[in-house]
Amino acid sequence: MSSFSADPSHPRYQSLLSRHRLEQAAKQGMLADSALIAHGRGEAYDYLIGEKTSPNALEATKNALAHLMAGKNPVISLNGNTTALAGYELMKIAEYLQCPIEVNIFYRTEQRINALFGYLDEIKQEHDINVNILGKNPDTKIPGLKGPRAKCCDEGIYSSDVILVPLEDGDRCEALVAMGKTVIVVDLNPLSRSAKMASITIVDEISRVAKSMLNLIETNDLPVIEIEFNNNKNLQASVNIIAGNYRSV
Ligand code: PTJ
Repeated sequence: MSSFSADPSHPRYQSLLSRHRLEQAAKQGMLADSALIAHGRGEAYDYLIGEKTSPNALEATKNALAHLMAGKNPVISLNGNTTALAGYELMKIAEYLQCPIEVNIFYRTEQRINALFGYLDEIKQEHDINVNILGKNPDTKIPGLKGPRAKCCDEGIYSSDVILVPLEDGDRCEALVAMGKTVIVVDLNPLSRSAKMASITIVDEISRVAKSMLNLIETNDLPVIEIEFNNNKNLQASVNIIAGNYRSV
């Protein structure tokens, strides 16, 4: 793997680091062809949000963690971009929750699945993370979806009651909600269909979300479910931040 040479003092260090991680992941065959386009859209929204975690995003992150902790069968779903940007942190969170990770990709090919499993297995062994990684041999389907994107595992996504699905497609988000699950998405675009469909939407960058969730766990700052949480209100708060940033130029 080629090394990353940007200086941490560079004002765009995090952005450069994320791009580097995705370039490397693409070379390893982990990503969908459109992964960098999706990332670019995310970057544009992140710029508008101020490239930092807003108070409402942190509130959604805490509520999401509380729901995952309270779930009977929680699961964390990983796609290509999420694996490259936050694979380590999300496996550590799954280890704490004692829940499986399911590699579940929209543009499914055997080559990509193998590359993603190779990458995750390496991190798992290097850091001695005790987590069950599903998704290699899906044995059922998400009702209402057609094609390879419907495939999932009975032991994982299918039977879950609470699911964290970062950077999810709108149709699949809708189908998971229709199955009666508590669906938690991470999406920098507060106007996306997934953002509007989900039970809890965290409008923040996936690596920041995963780090902050892991930090809550590691510092034992464990949240409880916020009964008053209103996803639409939380989304509106992100839209207001974007509108305010436009006005302040
Ligand atoms: O690995 P696969 O095959 O499952 O494919 C993954 C991608 C992301 C390519 C696929 O799901 C896709 O095409 O996604 P979309 O429909 O482009 O949606 C991605 C959403 O995630 C967009 O609304 C982006 O704003 C948002 N996004 C992109 N990068 C990030 C992000 N949100 C949070 N953190 C990011 N780093």
